[in-house]
Amino acid sequence: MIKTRITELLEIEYPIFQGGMAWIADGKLAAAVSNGGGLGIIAAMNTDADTLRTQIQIARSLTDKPFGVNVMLMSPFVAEVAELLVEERIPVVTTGAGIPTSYMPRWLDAGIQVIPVVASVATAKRVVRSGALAVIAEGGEAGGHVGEISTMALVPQICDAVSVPVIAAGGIADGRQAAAAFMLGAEGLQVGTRFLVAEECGIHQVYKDKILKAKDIDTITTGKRLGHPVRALKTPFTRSMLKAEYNAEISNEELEEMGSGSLRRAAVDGDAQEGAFMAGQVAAMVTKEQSAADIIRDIFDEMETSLKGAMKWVK
Ligand code: TUI
Repeated sequence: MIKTRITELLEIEYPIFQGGMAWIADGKLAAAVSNGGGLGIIAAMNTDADTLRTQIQIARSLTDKPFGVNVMLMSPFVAEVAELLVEERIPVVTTGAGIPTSYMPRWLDAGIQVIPVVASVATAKRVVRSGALAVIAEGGEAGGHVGEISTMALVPQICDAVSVPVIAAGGIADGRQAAAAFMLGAEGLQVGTRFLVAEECGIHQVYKDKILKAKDIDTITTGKRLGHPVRALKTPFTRSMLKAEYNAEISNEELEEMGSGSLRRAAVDGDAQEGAFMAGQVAAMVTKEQSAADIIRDIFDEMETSLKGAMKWVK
């Protein structure tokens, strides 16, 4: 059994969060992860408060365990979503794709635990000064919107810079990687890509099959020119995005327009031509569909084996 400040503070069995993946992390998946002993997270993504409220109700109908909500700070609905979390007494909020300090006083006053995703030391320090309970240090191996620094380099630097617990994200799909993250100083994990193929994950089967078949070099980042790189599987869509980025005759507005709706086309429609199948660099390591609870058990069984076996190197 692995006990850390994260399991203690959040009263969960395993120190693992499910990533708040847009168009993917709904009430059903979050409830399955929470029932499996981790912290399930519903993605508020780009939707309004009413849509999120429905997903919160679905999760509550499926679990009595705590679950969180991820707020994507670039969403046009962020203000109304921020209020809904208070109204619904959500215990834990994670944030992504920005700095959440302007919403934090309201959440903290309402007793909500705030755990932002950060991709740099400076942002980690800033959110901790504003009252973050912990931070999720996400390396560039992750899927979706990513920072520059790899998990291996980022996690120990953030652990040295803050005294709150650090949750490692990006590049973690199995117990060996989980053990390595703990060796870097992390006290918890966030996993996204492996949960894409959870039995309770409702994305299109085309998306799941692409993850199950992916190879090591099958992801790519696009969107650097727009200031928000996004990692996804290589497809006709990501290749044409990349080409367009290097074409000076295509404006930033046209590029944004090309990208808009592309994740929905992947996750909901399974559109292999025009969809953006966001995934981390570990996609190739995800080779079987399992329940969320089995995924969690597998990762922590293997992690304990790895950690116990590590003494063989010490003479
Ligand atoms: O947010 C994510 N992953 C996402 S959001 C998303 S929706 C989207 N679609 C198209 C374009 C942009 C977004 C798909 N995947 N992960 C959490 C995350 N947050 N990764 C990196 C960051 C981050 C980056 C900078 C957090 C804070 C931050 O602060 C500024 C700084 O320079 O440190």
